[in-house]
Amino acid sequence: MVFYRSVSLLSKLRSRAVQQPGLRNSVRWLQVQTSSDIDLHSQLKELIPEQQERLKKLKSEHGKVQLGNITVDMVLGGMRGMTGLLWETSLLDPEEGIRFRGLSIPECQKLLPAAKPDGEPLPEGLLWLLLTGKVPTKEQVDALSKELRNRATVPDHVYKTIDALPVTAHPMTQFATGVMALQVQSEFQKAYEKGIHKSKYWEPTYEDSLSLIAQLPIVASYVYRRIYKNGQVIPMDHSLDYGGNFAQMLGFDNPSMQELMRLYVTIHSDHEGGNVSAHTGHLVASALSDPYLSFAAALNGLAGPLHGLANQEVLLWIKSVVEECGENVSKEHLKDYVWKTLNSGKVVPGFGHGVLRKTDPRYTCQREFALKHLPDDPLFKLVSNLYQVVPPILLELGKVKNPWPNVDAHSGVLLNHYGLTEARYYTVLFGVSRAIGICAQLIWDRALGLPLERPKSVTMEWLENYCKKAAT
Ligand code: NMX
Ligand code: MLT
Repeated sequence: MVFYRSVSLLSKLRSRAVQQPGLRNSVRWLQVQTSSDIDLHSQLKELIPEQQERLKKLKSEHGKVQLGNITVDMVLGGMRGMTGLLWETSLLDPEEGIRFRGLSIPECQKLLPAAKPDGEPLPEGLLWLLLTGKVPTKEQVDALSKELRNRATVPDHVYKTIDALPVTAHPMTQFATGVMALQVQSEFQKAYEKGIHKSKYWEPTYEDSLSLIAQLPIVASYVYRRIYKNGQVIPMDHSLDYGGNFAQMLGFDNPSMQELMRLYVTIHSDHEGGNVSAHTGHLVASALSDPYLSFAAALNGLAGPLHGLANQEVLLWIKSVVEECGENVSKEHLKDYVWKTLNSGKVVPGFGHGVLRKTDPRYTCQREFALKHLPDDPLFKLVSNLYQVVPPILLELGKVKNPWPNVDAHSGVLLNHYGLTEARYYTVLFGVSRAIGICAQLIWDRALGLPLERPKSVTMEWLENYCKKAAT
């Protein structure tokens, strides 16, 4: 059976974009595709010359336009607020949250093809959207699902490389190691060694990216089954889509868990270019490192507790609340526990953000999923209470710029509900999803010929002298 989303929302979006300059460019070339052109590669090939011209024009006509001032605070403060990267696939608004090629999460949920009526978007559809800026048809998404399944053969040495690690190694260590082992198949590296012309770089990058995205769920589920299920691996089901298959290979055949995985992989995929994993992938790729090398580097950034590892930290923290205060903990007790965490010099995981200044829409759509599928889950109730209890406390601290929950505050209780209870594994799921955004942009990096990334750094002495001079 084939399900199509309504296209009337798309026309509404296009007319809204006429009034909103920020949206105009992203939605400018957004359209529903005709079902005849189902090959993603040839779609891209058609789009690339137009976008190359667009970049050339932008550079030649507006290259010297200033985008803002750099302050000492920005240099010392992790470059917050400093615009310094080109990232085509998504844009983050501090108040509204992420838009993928101009589409918000609720819009993606309405427009992207699903596996069942009113179901969650298929991540393959999002990959198509990120790469082409166009909403795919179900036929195109099915073709892409099939292509990904056809590319999903993981060489034996990858499993052996992972097996060389102690089974107790962190799942992210095992996963990143697996990705590095996949690198030996890089088409980009082979083509570069043969002297490929730079105008063709995007083609082997596309090959590597699609194969990498296709193989990640296999490697990720291997790691899961190795650590938690005595190494009993479940093979891919050739009748299932990307998200459904991933859930199934992990060992979950509940249709709601498969829907959750489709939603999960869709919403974690991309968060513009400045977050640690995307930025790392982009930086490493700017040295012409192939997609495997670049994505492995990105994963190592994702494994940090202030970034992707926060989803692990959230569930462990919630479980520690339950252990100390019980499942039906009162709001008063919750407040005490939050203060205890802060007073011991720790952050409250899942709250705050480097850019967002409101509740993360990725949190909101997971909350909606919970309200629909697991309203009575005790940990969901606890997460809902935390939504009320934590923000006023963080505001009281006086220094936290965003007291609201981010994506990681919610994901763990959903996974836990369906039996994926091993919190240390959660960041691997985030990693599988993030490959979609990083690789989509990487293909465009190569198509647009973006240069080596090399910002200027200075010493404290340089800054002191500069400020003294500026004051006189
Ligand atoms: N709990 C306690 N303190 C916090 C929190 C929090 N949730 N969020 C920010 N602060 C502190 C922060 O540590 C800093 O303190 P200090 O000046 O003593 O170093 C101060 O508030 C100002 O930080 P901000 O400017 O608000 O936040 P920043 O942009 O530096 O950091 C995060 C953003 C996300 C790293 C931070 O909010 C945080 O550590 N949150 C908890 C970890 C988390 O949920 N990370 C996941 C982010 C999403 N993701 O998946 O990547
Ligand atoms: C992400 O999804 O990468 C996180 O929300 C962090 C960020 O955007 O900085």
